[in-house]
Amino acid sequence: PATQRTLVLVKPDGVRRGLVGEIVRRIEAKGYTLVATELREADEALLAEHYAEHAGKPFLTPLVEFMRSGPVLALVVEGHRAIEGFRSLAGATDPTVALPGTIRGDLARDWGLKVIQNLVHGSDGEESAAREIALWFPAL
Ligand code: DAT
Ligand code: MG
Repeated sequence: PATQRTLVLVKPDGVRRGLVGEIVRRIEAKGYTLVATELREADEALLAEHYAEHAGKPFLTPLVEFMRSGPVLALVVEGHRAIEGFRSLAGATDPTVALPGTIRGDLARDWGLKVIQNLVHGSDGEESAAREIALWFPAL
């Protein structure tokens, strides 16, 4: 299906640094639609579910701790091939090599932190998008 929904999170570094507006601006400028948004503090259970694919990896504990360090903005974003499209807007996981022009390439910093602070999350496929949207927005 060409029209897709994806789950986007502006992580605590993005909210703390006042980048919510800039990140949402890029999503809207691309032509995607905001279906739902919520600013919230995610608890450990939600984050364990959200990051279930990373169970057992050494960065999971610091990642969950980082994601609990402040509020996150959760968004459901819709548009033509929005899952891949948002991943493209976000750029590579590692901010040092994320291309200029991307959210992470332009704005994120890794500066030797114990977990990569790369401003945003975006679902990586149709199955994870459906799972993550149901998790963060059960009423949708
Ligand atoms: P992405 O967010 O690009 O989909 P991912 O799903 O592989 O990347 O990892 C989830 C998050 O975990 C990622 O945004 C940042 C953090 N992370 C990934 N690999 C890491 C590593 N090797 N060391 C520290 N943090 C890492
Ligand atoms: Mg991922």
